[in-house]
Amino acid sequence: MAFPHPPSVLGVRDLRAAELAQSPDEALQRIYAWMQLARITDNRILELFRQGLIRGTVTGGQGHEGFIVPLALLADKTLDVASFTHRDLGGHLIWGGHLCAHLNQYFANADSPTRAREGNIHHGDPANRSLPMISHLGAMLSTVAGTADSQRRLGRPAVGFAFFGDGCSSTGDVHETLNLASLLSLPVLFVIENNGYAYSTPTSEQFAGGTELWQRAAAYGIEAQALDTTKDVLHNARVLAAAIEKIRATSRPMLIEAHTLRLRGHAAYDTCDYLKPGESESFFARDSLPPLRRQLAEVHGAARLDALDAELGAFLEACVKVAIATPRPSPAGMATDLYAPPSPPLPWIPSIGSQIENRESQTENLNAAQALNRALRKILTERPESLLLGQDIGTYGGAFKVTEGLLPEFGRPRVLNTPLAESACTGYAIGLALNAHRPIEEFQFADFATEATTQITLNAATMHFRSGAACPLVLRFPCGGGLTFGSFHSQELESLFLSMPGIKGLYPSTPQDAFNALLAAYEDNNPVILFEHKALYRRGRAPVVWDPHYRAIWQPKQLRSGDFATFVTYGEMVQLADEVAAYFTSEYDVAFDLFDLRALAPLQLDAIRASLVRTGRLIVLHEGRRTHGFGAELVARLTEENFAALKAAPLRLASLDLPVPFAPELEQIYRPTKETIIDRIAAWMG
Ligand SMILES: Cc1ncc(C[n+]2csc(CCOP(=O)(O)OP(=O)(O)O)c2C)c(N)n1
Ligand SMILES: [Mg+2]
Repeated sequence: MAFPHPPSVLGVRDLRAAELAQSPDEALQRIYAWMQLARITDNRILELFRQGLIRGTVTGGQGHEGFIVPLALLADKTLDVASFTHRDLGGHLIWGGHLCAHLNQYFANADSPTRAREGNIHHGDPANRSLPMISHLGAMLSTVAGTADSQRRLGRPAVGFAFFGDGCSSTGDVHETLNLASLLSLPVLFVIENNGYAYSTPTSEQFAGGTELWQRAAAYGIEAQALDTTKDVLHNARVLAAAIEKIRATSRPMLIEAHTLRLRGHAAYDTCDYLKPGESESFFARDSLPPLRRQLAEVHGAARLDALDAELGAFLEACVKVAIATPRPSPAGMATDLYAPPSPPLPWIPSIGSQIENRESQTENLNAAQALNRALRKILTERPESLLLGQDIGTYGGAFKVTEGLLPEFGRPRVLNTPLAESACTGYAIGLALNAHRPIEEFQFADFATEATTQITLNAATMHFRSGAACPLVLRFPCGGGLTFGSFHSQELESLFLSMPGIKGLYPSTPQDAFNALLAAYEDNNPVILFEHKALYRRGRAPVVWDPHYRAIWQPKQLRSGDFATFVTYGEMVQLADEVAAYFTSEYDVAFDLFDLRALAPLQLDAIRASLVRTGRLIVLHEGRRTHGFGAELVARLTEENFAALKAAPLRLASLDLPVPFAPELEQIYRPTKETIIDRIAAWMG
């Protein structure tokens, strides 16, 4: 549908710092026009919500324009990075796109920029570094930091703009990201939009010690100041221009606590009855838009301002008409858009190292940790967009020495020790991934990935579905038990993470598969969790070669053939299953089709289904706990289509539904062992 032509005053979306000094009236008129457009649009959206034409959580930015509009105008939209939040419609309008496109988002119609898969203000323009927010406040700060750093790594002097409210200032992500940004010297302007309330809760009930949030920045070594954005708009713009210029020049983070107003409550449905008598009126009395208009009317004449307002109003109405007339969204493509589409294999040098000589004959006897190390070295050597991050992965070489020797070879910017901040570091990696880098993040133990659950399962995993942007990220999970590491260092978390849509998962069980899996995960355009069983790291060496079919790791591998039952497993259990199968062949004269699943998401079950149709019996074995375990999904998927072929109830073997106990005697009872697996299968055979 054709979009109406915008008024000429909206033709300029930039403001240079020099203009504020040289032609302040002109600059202010531009600021006013965008502030007014943001205000009337927010007000109109509120009306449309009340008429039932717009749904969702309509959180207006009325009262925040005096700060977000000058900031967005001053940003360099060809370089900089932002993630606007629910008070920042003005920022979205200026960063790019036609007003119609933004309204289409609110109407969640067929032309919505998120294809109506997200509503409200959860859109962005990732191709132009406006990163779509997720609802989980605080999560986007580190993502902005990552994309800003990615720009710097590419030699572009970008500034990132990361916004959060007074309420959000209590989240752990704020602390983690401020610390990370200062530590890595990331060029980010952190802005606290302090409007005095988090939903209904005033700041006095959110944190102790008054409302001087900006003073906290000093503890992180970050320069900070407060700014009353309800006052002189020109002054605010100058302060913002100076801050942006300084960050651009120094690449140091900075924080501004912007005191703003929330003129219309938390959201469209907010009754605001928690406000004190007269409080709402006092907000409107401090609103910066009417005084700015009066000031400009004195300079340019009231008639000019009236004409400008009329022009903006007419444009808005024309755009609303377009958005209303646009058809409702189509479900087409929803399933296929869950993942970013595959790309052709990268042009790897056909060798397990990166030397071209001896490429044909090259075979090395490696354990799984060494195979992963070789793959990481190969990736760092051949792929300039790659980098590794994680705790103690530098000089120390990682808790399991998988990254040993990589820091001296590739240097700190590409092999990065991180602080204990799994959430911010994962958000930072997501930001890098959104801007053409391909980070590989090592979690010291898979268990600590729960600290980054929001980033992994909600930010990264949903990214392509909701925004169309690829998020190529490898998350290395050293997992599994049997090593007397106790509850918090031994878990199998595949069913927890992979129950969320949008993540891929590989679980190699041999050194060759570990090597192949890392390359395949690396070149995938989606977040991929690489499950690395810790007990397999040093289980023994096996020949590792360059395998041109490394992408076959996304398919299960059949290890044994037999017609008694189909036996599916993965990870460390593969070896046990193989021994068990050998035992049954020698003692009971029965043989199994044994499959190493290898890819846990997306599941590729065709070969296993075909086997099950032939054998009629199914055994599923894994180390993770039984209840809600991965085996439940496998059994359901494999049997629901082939129920008539079954000769027996499926057998599901897994760990006990308990935390992982510490002592070896207890852990042995907790986990499946060769003996318990044999007993259970023998009993099942009857
Ligand atoms: C981590 C998190 N917890 C809870 C919510 C639900 N919620 C949405 S907005 C909001 C209040 C946020 O207050 P503030 O950060 O001050 O921003 P404001 O809405 O005032 O601009 C809450 C509690 C959320 N979005 N994210
Ligand atoms: Mg607030």
